[in-house]
Amino acid sequence: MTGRAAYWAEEAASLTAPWGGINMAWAAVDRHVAAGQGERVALRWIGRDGAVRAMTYAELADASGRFAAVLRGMGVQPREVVATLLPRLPALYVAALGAVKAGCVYAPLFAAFGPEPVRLRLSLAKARLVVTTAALWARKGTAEVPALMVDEGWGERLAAVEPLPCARTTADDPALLHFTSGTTGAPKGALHGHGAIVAQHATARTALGLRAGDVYWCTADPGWVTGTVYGIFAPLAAGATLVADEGDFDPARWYALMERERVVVWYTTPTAIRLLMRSGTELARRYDLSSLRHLASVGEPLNAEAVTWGREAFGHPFHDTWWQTETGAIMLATPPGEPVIPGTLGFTVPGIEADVWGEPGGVRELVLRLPWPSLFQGYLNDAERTRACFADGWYRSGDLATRDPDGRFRFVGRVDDIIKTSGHLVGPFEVESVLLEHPAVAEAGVIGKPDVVAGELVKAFIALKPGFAPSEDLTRDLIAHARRRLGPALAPREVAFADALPHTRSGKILRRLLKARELGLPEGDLSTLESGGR
Ligand code: 6R9
Repeated sequence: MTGRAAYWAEEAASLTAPWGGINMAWAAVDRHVAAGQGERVALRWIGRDGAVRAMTYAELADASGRFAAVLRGMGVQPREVVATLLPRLPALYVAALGAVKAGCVYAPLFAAFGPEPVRLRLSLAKARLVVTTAALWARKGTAEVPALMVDEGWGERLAAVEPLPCARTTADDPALLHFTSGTTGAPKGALHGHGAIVAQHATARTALGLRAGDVYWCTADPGWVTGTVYGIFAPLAAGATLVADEGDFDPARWYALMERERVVVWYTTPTAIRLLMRSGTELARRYDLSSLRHLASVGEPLNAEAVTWGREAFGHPFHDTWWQTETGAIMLATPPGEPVIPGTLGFTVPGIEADVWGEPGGVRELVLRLPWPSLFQGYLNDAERTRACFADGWYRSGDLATRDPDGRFRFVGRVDDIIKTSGHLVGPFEVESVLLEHPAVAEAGVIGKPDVVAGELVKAFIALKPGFAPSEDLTRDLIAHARRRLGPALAPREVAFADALPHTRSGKILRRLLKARELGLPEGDLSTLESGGR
């Protein structure tokens, strides 16, 4: 056995359930109860209005078991998809854990998605059930999927059943389904098995430095992969106490929360850090944040100023971490205790081997050596796009990177046209498709335009149909149309009109050229501009 295989085998052994298999909910919650840690607080939920609700590991084990029984009572079978469309409520944690406990596949949806992305993902997933609120479903529920409302008789429903024990799953049984975006075509549903928890648990400790009993706060929205993996499963598996805030972003609220809850490990995004920077160092210093031990960032390039500002405001730099939906867990990180070098991601985490492929000085792609426990099992119903991610025993990330002589990796960019706005992936195709529904639109090309806070913002270039002329009213109408259909998470913030959009020879819109023009960059050799199409 190689060193890596031995490492993962040992990590898997520590999470193996009494029946010899692995279940994510058992590893995250029930295991701690079995080990006599049931009285430890698993979740401290802070409501919008400041109300606090604590749940111990024993209570979370019980409630998730009850939700698993509710699913069974509704006839929901193992391997069927249970989705959530929820704000950050205690029921979200219960539903996520309960679904995997029942052996179902858990699929989180972002509450800020509009009706179209919700419908599309639920139908691609063939979801058996969506757990949501009456208000969210009234606005977004166009899909013909049975919906269970957490604000209508939820407590009674859970009280009326006996908790179900964990389904006796194996590491390879599917557990999580996360939608991610491609350059072309529909969103891709990346499937992960229960065994992913092995790498998620390991990296919570090695990359984030999380220890049992630590108070931990992940600010990522639970509708995205970071919010599910490092907002629920990984830190619970590590025995942490999660802080979950229902409220919206607000610097003073965030600092007060960290002071009051004595947060020890804080995992956030560059966009949030840049927003905090705008409110000044003074504000941060007004709070007693001496409980903080480790600050980490993910999802988009972490600029040097943000790293340094962490030091000024909190006495600790932000440590970068890199991973993707497909990798299922952190792959690269500057771990606790390792000096932070701004502009670098850091090193491979234990159990992972990475490389960069391509000509020195040319375009070089970050690749990861197969296998590892949290690698995705494939895109749902898309063997072709799955196959395109692999070559010669390696996973191809689609990210461009370099490696320093000391082994630190640096992020350079992406090989494709995918947009990262506020740390969220946006597929240009999904946005373009909705813009094309508008009666005035002949063609649409969508790019990420650099933005000092959000990293990138979604910008649409539109060629109008004959008989329509650019105007401010039309701009407003297009943005309103997109927001109605796509929701604020995906809708363009800016619209520009063009007489015609540039195309590749095969007829695809040349988003890279739109981007080069937007940035005032040389347009370069057009023959190389055609995108990879992943
Ligand atoms: C976890 C998550 C993955 C893409 C990835 C890359 C970008 C992630 C980054 C980063 C620069 C970092 N990304 N971490 N870019 N620095 N530390 O975000 O998953 O939504 O699938 O996005 O995000 O481009 O390929 P996902």
